[in-house]
Amino acid sequence: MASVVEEAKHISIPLYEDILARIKSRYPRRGGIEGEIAKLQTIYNIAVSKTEDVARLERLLSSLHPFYWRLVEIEFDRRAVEDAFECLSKARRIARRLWERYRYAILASRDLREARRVSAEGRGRILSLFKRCGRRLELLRNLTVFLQRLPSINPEEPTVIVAGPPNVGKSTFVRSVSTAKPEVADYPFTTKQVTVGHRAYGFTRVQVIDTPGLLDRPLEEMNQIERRAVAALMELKGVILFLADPTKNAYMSLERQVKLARDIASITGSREMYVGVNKCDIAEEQDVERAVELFTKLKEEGVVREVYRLSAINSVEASRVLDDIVRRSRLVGGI
Ligand SMILES: Nc1nc2c(ncn2[C@@H]2O[C@H](COP(=O)(O)OP(=O)(O)OP(=O)(O)O)[C@@H](O)[C@H]2O)c(=O)[nH]1
Ligand SMILES: [Mg+2]
Repeated sequence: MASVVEEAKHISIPLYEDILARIKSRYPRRGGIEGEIAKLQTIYNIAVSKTEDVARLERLLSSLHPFYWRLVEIEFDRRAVEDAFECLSKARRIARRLWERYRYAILASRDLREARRVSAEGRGRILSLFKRCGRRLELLRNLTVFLQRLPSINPEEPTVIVAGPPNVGKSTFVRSVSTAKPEVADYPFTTKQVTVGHRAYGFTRVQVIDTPGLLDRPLEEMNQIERRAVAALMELKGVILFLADPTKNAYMSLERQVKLARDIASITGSREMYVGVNKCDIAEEQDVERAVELFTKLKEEGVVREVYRLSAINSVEASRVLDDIVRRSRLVGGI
């Protein structure tokens, strides 16, 4: 299956102004009855051929994986998208009828003057069909660009989703273990999009997904950025690595971090969850101990499979944690 992103790159949706510009550049200068038919035909052909990819976009969306649909719905209103498809398909259908009807009427005109009048009327009617869809074309064009920029995640590939509160070191971890080089910074909410890196295990590769930081609040109260993380957590198969920050500078108290881990476990159902107590190189020993103790309770309850201590900036340590998760969860056969 070609990726959504690849397919979307072959789709081009024009604005109404683009259709007009193309018509202008191709407008026939011929005179006579034939010239009138040629003008009508040019408008019909260009409007219909320029909007051909609308059907392609509709097909692509109809086979879109739920993960991608979730991302789409964070930014676009599904009903508005459906309304845009309806508007365009109606315009294309009616345009065909008008072209046939007006072509016949031009041929049946008594003289050139009448032919010109009929032709102008037909052209106006066809154009106004597409003009009425102008805003919808813009919406579909934005949607196409959005799809082209989505992370190239294969929902069927083995996946480890790295999640957790802001600023705990999720991006640092993904940088350390995979091909991806997401931005790392010493402030919360650095990561705004879901991104993907890969790590090879023999001939199989595992996707390591970096997600924006989450707060321990209900879904309805989450902003668009948090919802992107939730989209990955809810819709991608695979296992979850929840990173926690035990240091005194952590963005969230340890209790809240534990609560967040619980919240995530409750929305991701049977997905396996592992916890990494991060920043062990700078955290005070007693803070690390306390974090491990609290998360070990989740392990005893069966919410979490394992609790690791690590420093994500140390790529040997981070890789060891990832390799252990991949092995224990049998994401990849034979290791
Ligand atoms: N000392 C130390 N610093 C770390 C470690 N992991 C991450 N950091 C630092 O913590 C800060 C946040 O790291 P990020 O990887 O951007 O954290 P994040 O969880 O992706 O943050 P958001 O995307 O904002 O949610 C950066 O200054 C990192 O250098 C670690 O293991 N040890
Ligand atoms: Mg980040």
